[in-house]
Amino acid sequence: MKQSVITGIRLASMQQGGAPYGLVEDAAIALAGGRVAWAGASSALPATWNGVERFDFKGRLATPALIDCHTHLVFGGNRAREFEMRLEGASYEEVARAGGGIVSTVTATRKTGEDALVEGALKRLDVLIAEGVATVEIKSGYGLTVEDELKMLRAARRLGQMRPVRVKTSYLAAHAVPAEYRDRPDAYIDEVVLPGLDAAHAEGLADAVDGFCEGIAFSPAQIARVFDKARQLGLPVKLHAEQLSNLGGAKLAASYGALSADHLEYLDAEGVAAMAAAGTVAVLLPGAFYTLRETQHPPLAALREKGVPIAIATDCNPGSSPLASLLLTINMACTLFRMTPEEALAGATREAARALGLAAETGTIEAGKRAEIAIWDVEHPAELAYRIGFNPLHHRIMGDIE
Ligand code: DI6
Ligand code: FE
Repeated sequence: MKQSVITGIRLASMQQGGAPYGLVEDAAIALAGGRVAWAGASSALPATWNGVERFDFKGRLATPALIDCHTHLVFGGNRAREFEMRLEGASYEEVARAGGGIVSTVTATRKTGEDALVEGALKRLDVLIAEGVATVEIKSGYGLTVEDELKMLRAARRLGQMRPVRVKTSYLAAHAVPAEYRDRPDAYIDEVVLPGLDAAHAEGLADAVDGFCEGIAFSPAQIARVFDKARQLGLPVKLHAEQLSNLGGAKLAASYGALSADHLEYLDAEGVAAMAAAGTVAVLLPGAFYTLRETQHPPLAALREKGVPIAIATDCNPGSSPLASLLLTINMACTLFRMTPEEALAGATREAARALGLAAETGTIEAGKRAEIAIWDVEHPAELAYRIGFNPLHHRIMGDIE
């Protein structure tokens, strides 16, 4: 079994319950077989590690590798024209209702072959990886036919084989009602969403099931039908909820034991309580809040008070969040949502792992977890949050040191 020891680091393990950020000065991490075997103060490193190959990072900071737990990385085309329309005064919902928005990306995605989808997404994935990301969630939801949804998920799986990164897929056919089903959302669910889920599951393409619960998308009752099917198949669920209005989506998701409810600007106290009781992670998406110039903030104080775990993610997509930087997302979570730098970094590591059902595998640096570590050219972890447009990644470790 391959063994190595990382020395000369300041460690921000992001383990809960100890020092802020789980900070240990002058630390060491022992790796064996792609996992962390030991982590702590270098003075306490067990003598059994003497003689094992050492890598000295000369005082740099080690954190868990980053996790982007909500992206729409695979899509065709772009929506720069819609950006212009919104600058001319149209709202996101008006653009959507006029056949732009999500549906225009659907048209472009249907026209794009699987290889070209992979090629386009790879550029965005590489930008994320260059910032220390080791796990990326990728949703379908721009195909909206069985074949096009499967095409998107196959592209997402291929991305995970092309780069040293863990890809978790979410089946999001319940993202928008396509033009051919206009005013017949239930027929769309019966004829496309549910059979497509069977097909995606049969091909091993769906790690989770997502939906968009909103006036311009699907009602809680419609989402419930999709979640019932997910439950039958044994797949975890998550939901885009309370982004533009409050339909009670988070409460519905919590009632299905959802991994996460995402966006949540309009979440109310009842939704917060339901999420707390179910252990559903709140995934906040400051890139969409910023791009749409939202003014309604997610209820951070209530989430904190009830102990709801809070993750953050890029929501990288061509419309509401054309953002491929998780570091900038961390900054925005602090500046726009008033999260602390420690909360924001936890949101892109430990809590993001929890939002993907990966808390046992990754998200903190501790014995037993995968060795997924980012080494940064900074002294203190708050520096990762406060800088804008600056990438201090020195090295990303994914399993073994290369
Ligand atoms: N909410 C979002 O932020 C993305 N999907 C969703 O339901 C945006 C999708 C898009 O505008 O293309
Ligand atoms: Fe999204």
